[in-house]
Amino acid sequence: MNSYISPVTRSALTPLNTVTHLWNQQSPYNRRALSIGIVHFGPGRFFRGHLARIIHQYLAQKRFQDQRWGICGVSLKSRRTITILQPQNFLYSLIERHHSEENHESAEVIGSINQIVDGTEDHEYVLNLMTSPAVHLVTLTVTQAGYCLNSRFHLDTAHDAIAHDLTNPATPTTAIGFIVEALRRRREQGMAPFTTLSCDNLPKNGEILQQAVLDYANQIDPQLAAYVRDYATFPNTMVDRIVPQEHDSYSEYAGRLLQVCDRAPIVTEPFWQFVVEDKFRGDRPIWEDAGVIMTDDITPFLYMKSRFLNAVHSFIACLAVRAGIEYVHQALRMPEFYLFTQLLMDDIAAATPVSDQMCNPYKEQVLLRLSNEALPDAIERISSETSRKLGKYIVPILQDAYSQKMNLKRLMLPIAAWMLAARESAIESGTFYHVQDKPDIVTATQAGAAFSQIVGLKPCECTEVLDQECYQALRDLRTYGLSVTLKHYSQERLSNEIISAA
Ligand code: CS2
Repeated sequence: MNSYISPVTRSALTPLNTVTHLWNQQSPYNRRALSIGIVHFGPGRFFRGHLARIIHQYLAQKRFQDQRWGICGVSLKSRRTITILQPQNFLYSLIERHHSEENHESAEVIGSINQIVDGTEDHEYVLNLMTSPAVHLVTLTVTQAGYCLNSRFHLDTAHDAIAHDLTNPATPTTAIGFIVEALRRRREQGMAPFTTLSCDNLPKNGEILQQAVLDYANQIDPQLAAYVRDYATFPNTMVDRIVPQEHDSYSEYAGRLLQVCDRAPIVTEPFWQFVVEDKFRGDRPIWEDAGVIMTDDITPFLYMKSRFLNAVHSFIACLAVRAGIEYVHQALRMPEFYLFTQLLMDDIAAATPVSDQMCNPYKEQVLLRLSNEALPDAIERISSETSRKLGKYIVPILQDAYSQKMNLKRLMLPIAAWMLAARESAIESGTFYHVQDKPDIVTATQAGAAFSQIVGLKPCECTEVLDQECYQALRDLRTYGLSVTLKHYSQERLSNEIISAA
């Protein structure tokens, strides 16, 4: 069933309805009949634009057939989402915008979130839910920081919050602490474990989550860890949907398209993808009916998403930071940026073990998505924590490109542009620029640290080459400026010679 609510024309003077009123008029399913089948940690904007929308679509499609998948969101960091959404009964509007020939714009109210609770206050309520037989899925969008990992992607047991939870396991404050305590209680009660699904942008997110949970469980009781290892599953997932930062204009969209007053609308692109490894413990929604891709091998999807979307995002953001550009689509509107990005994608494809048949349409689609003028996505959002994103998304590409003896100039140029902005605390025109990164990274960059030091690579032949390429790119940027260097580096045939001035 199509759950879209079509826009209604309204005179400027008609008062706006509440989101609840609109839901009651047009509800695509009965929220009161929903039981909670999913406990979700981190009910932030990405979750509300992605998983909550997918579940909503599923519930709307199934109507009376399968109403077991209502969501209880658990906030651990702040009460803000609860404060905003509670008066709206956790309903919110989701607006999709795409600048295309048809100027796609649609809106609907999402009803899949039954409630959001503060886990640090209501831990017993959350743990009871997590040990209810109706709950089959525990899902997470807590960002990398929420997993409390060390640099080896294992649990950082010295992390303050983890140390607290290990000492007080019955009153956890972290997602990992909640998961292990709930699994412990399920084991004690002879119940099957739930399936735990990371929906964060991490390479092999399920494996990372499983490792963190095992590390924690081992500290509590090695037998519990054995039970988790033997019975609980942590499928890897790939999540994708561009959900920009909050903006004042979003409420206006909800007013115009749905005639509602919404304090927490989500504005996003029409595109979304959710790829899930098919290894569930117990029930799950038949959500392939709603467009979720279930697969035995997630690897090609991860390669495509992390390299052509996330890495390209970061590459563009690094260049845009130095150029002083505010939004992703504005960068791609400039011919030299657009061409350079296309060539970068070709370089990435050459370094990536995925067929051209898969890569080519994906690249085209990403370029269209990133050029979406109807969905301004701030460079500030993408360039936050650049050093971590370089390590996560870009270093693997550089290592593959190096081992294939590829020319690395183009892949290093954006990084050099970002480093220059960070070193000089300035964009190219000289205006002050404040780097949003960890203080030690900012200090190291400003003190002239090499690329390999910034991303924490151990010295080897590869890092030597990368650092040299980076120095060269820095020199070119200083000598010729960004625009000319972009054009030079966009020449079809790249050589390692020092470029000559235009
Ligand atoms: C972005 C992602 O923050 C980033 O670096 O690349 O948030 C991106 O928008 C999402 O992964 C899209 O699915």
